[in-house]
Amino acid sequence: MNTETVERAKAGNHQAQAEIITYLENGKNPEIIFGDSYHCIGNAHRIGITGPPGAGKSTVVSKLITEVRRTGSKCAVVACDPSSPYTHGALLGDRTRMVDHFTDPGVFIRSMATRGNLGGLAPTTSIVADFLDFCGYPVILIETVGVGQTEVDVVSKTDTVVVIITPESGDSIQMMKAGLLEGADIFCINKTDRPGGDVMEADLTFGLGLSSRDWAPPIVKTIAKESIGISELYTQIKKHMEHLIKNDERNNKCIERYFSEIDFWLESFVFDKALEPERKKYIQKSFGEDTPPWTVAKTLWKNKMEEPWQ
Ligand SMILES: Nc1nc2c(ncn2[C@@H]2O[C@H](COP(=O)(O)OP(=O)(O)OP(=O)(O)O)[C@@H](O)[C@H]2O)c(=O)[nH]1
Ligand SMILES: [Mg+2]
Repeated sequence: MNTETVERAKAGNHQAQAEIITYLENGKNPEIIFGDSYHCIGNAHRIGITGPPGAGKSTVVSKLITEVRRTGSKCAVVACDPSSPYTHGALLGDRTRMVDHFTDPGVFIRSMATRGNLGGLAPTTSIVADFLDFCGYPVILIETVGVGQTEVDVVSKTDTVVVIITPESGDSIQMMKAGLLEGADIFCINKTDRPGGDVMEADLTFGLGLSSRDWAPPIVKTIAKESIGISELYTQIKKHMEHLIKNDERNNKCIERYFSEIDFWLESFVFDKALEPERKKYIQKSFGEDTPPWTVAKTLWKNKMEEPWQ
C-alpha cells in the first residue's frame, strides 16, 4: 500500500477505495491508511439495514441510495454476504436501478464476505466503514446478512438500525423474542402490497409500548419495489440522527463503537491466522525444550505486542 493510493481514494477514486478496502479486509496495518488523521472520522451517518432473509433489505438499500442522492450527498454501501461477494445483480435486485447507481461517481458499493462471523456482519465492517467515513461519504448504508436473529452486531457498529420485516412471515413475534426490538431504531414493514401489514403494525406498536426507551422507534410501511414509503423512511432515519445528537447519545454510540473496534484489534492480534504456521513451529520447538506453556504464551504475547502487524 502506498500513500498515493490513499490520496486517490480520498479524492474519490473508486478503484483506489476498493483496493484499500481489500487491504483492510486482509487485516493489514491501517496506520498507513489513516496516518495521523484518525480524528477526522466520525462525521458519517452509519445506517444499519437488517432483517430476515428476503425481506427486501437490498431493495430498500437501493431505493435509499436514490433518496440520499436526491439530497446531493455522496453515499457508500457495505453489503455483507455469508460467503462469496455478491454479484451486482444479487445486491440490488432491481437491475435498472443498479445500473444507475453503478455509473454514479457519488455512490460507492462494496460487498464483504462475513467469513463465518455470526453477527451478520463481516469482521472488518467497522474499519471499512471508518475508511469510507475518512473518504468523506456522509452516509454509509450497511446491509447485514439476512440471518434472522443474530445480527445484533449491527447495533454496536452503526448510529441508526433499521429492521425490515414483512407482513406475512410472522417476523414481528420472532423479533420480540430475539430481543432485536431493543436494538431497532426504526421498523420498516416492507412488502405492504401484500396483506397483513396493518396487523403487523398493531403487533409491533403493542410490543414497542412495553419499552421504556426515550426514542420511540417509528414504524414505516413501504413497498420498496415501487419506491413507496422510502422517502418517509429516510426522513425517519435522519430524525433519529438528530435525536442522537440533540440528546448527546451520538457520543455514546461512538464510544461503544470504539470499544468494539479495540476488541476486534486485540482479538486479531492474539489470534492472527497469518501467524499460525510460525507459532506452531515455535510451540513445537518449545515442547522439545520442555519450556512451560505459560512461558511460551508470554513470549508469543510479548512478540506480538512489539510488532502487532508482523
Ligand atoms: N411484493 C414485494 N416484493 C418485494 C418488495 N421489495 C422487495 N421485494 C422482492 O423481494 C425479494 C427479495 O428482495 P431483496 O431486496 O433481495 O431482499 P433481501 O432482504 O436483501 O434478501 P437477502 O439479502 O437475500 O436476505 C426480491 O424478489 C424483491 O424484488 C415489495 O415491496 N413488495
Ligand atoms: Mg440482500
